[in-house]
Amino acid sequence: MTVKIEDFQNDFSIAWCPGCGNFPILNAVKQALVDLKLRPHEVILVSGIGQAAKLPHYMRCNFFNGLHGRALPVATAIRIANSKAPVIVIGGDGDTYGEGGNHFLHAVRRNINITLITHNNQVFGLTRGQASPTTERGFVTKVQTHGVFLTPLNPLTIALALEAPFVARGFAGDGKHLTALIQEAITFEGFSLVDVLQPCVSYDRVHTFQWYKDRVYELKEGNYEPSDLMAAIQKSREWGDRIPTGIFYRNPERLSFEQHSPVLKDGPLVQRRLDISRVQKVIDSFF
Ligand SMILES: Cc1ncc(C[n+]2csc(CCOP(=O)(O)OP(=O)(O)O)c2C)c(N)n1
Ligand code: SF4
Ligand SMILES: [Mg+2]
Repeated sequence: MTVKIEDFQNDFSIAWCPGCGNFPILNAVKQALVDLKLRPHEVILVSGIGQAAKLPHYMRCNFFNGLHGRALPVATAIRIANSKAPVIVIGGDGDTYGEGGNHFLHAVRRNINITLITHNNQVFGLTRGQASPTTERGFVTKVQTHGVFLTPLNPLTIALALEAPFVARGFAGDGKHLTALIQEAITFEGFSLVDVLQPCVSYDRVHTFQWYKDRVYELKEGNYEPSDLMAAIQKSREWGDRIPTGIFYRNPERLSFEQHSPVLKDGPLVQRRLDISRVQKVIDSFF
């Protein structure tokens, strides 16, 4: 049976501002799943709280919407229980790198086979435009009235420092390229990060679609070799007049959490028979 984009459509009304960079990301996620011939019941999306985290509300498929910053631990548990299902985490920069920053570090270290898509708009969009961990220095908000003076967090450099095996950056203004990145991230065996440059048209009048269009360029294999970790770290620090997008690093050699785990060798836990008497024995041993 062929899968169509409409299969992922639901009739929830979308609460994002007109022109928001979240719309093309939603389209790219759906298109990537269609291109991979995945059907709604075969995919699991997990999110926390924020504008980005609303994305699964606007899709027809399995999803779990939990607490701010806590999507990754939930997704980890889901993936361990059902280690054959594609699990995709959707979050904002605040959700993923601020409140959920600790989980981000350890999900990368664990190298669980999850795809993390971060809508990086450099602000807390849902709570009306305060600075987030990725906000550029000098950016003025209603709270940071003298401009942000903290060092921005670079998610790509951090993921690479922990040797994340798949690290990519997309741009919401280039849906075709973003779709291809998401597709490859989903099929990759191991933790994959796709950080997406996403203009927030309501609370950031500096980093507009045009601002990014004037700066982004694609890392093309042939000109750029994504198997070199040190080169990737160096490339991840490029920001300003030129901003690279594409796959910064890909390392298929690193074994995933699932490949390491002896418990998962016999197949997904959800497909196995649960012998309650063994659990009961453990409980009884406490009395
Ligand atoms: C534990 C907790 N802390 C703070 C909040 C308030 N809050 C909700 S969304 C959000 C930040 C949203 O920013 P981001 O994750 O970047 O998503 P965006 O809305 O920009 O897509 C915050 C601080 C919350 N809901 N729960
Ligand atoms: S506040 Fe910003 S991120 Fe949120 S929906 Fe509006 S434009 Fe998009
Ligand atoms: Mg944000």
